[in-house]
Amino acid sequence: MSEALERAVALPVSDADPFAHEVLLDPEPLHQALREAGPVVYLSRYDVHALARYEHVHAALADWQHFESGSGVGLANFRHEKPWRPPSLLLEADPPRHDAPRRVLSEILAPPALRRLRTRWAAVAEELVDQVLRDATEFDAFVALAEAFPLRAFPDAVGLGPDGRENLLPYGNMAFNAFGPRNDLVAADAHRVAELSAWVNAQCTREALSADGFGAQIWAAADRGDLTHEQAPLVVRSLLTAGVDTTVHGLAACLYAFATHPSEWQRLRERPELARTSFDEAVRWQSPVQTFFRTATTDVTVAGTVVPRGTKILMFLGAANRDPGRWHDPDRFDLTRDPSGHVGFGMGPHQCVGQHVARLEAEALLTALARRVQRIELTGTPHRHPNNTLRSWAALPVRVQTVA
Ligand code: QZP
Repeated sequence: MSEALERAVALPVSDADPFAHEVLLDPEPLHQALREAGPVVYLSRYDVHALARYEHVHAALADWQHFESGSGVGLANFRHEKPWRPPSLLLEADPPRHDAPRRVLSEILAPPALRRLRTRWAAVAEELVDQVLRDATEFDAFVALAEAFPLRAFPDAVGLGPDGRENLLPYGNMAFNAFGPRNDLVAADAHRVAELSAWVNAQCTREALSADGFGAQIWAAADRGDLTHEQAPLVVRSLLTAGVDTTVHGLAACLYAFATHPSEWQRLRERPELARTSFDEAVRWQSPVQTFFRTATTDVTVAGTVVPRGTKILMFLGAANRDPGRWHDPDRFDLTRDPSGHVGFGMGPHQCVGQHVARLEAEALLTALARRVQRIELTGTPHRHPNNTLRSWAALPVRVQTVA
């Protein structure tokens, strides 16, 4: 038998369902099984290939020529199935079409452009933390902090009006479910697709946006000719889709990490400049964005396995971020490690364009908390909320001891 055939025969097959509730709520056992099964695993239930090892996830995300996004980064192949909404100009496009919107947004969301938000968000965080700690020492940290802070900071920064902001999280929950199969989670949201989409689309017009936010800056880029005026509302839509639930569950990951690792909380309190690193370590450790897909543009060989052209490939970010081949003691949340290189924000040309915004939010909230809170501990079982893409939360009951 030729070497190539031998390898082809060896392609491991799994009938596991990565989108089943019990897996979404506790994904690590499947991640370990997939990493150990081989560099590429065929998922028979969905007729897709899966990558779960760091090396191969990283390489495939960097190789946009062979692993495209333009066919959609969910299970649905846009070349055969009508997308549930007009495709994103950023997420669901490849170079060169991807490049202009990406350039515009990456400048608007770059660290120098965010400087003016730093003091503002520090004040928003202090006010929120003050309010929460004034009311109680036991509370749901998911609702009171992880949800509340981004909702106070981000929509204002985009320039949204005051009405309808309660639609942001449900819209995101729906959009992130839509990357998965059409399972019960998608069905549960189906009755709100039209209403939520109409609200979000209405917020993307120039008239709906204040003059000083990210949204207005996107429209200004269109006026300069860096984008077309047809593209501008879709780029605003990307902010509203990708910018809220991700940070909410990323902050929840931080709070969960600290509530279960008291020594790391003390370390952060002693060295508050670790706030950003601790956010990245929490993103590595929990991977708020668990998975998305790419599509093979040609027959492409991964570690000796030919992935046929047109095949969807499921990237397990969460599995890569805990690959013992890449990380020492990967299951440990550890502020002494260097988490850089994690793929929790993706990798390559599509790597999260909003990551500096997310880090700034985390820095503001964690810094304010670290100043006021000596101890944070769970008082009950944290509850997760199943979502086809996000490792999301429903409740994080905690008790805190404040600084005297
Ligand atoms: C969602 C968009 C992890 C990604 C799938 C997050 C995401 C990024 C961009 C958009 C939506 O452009 O709408």
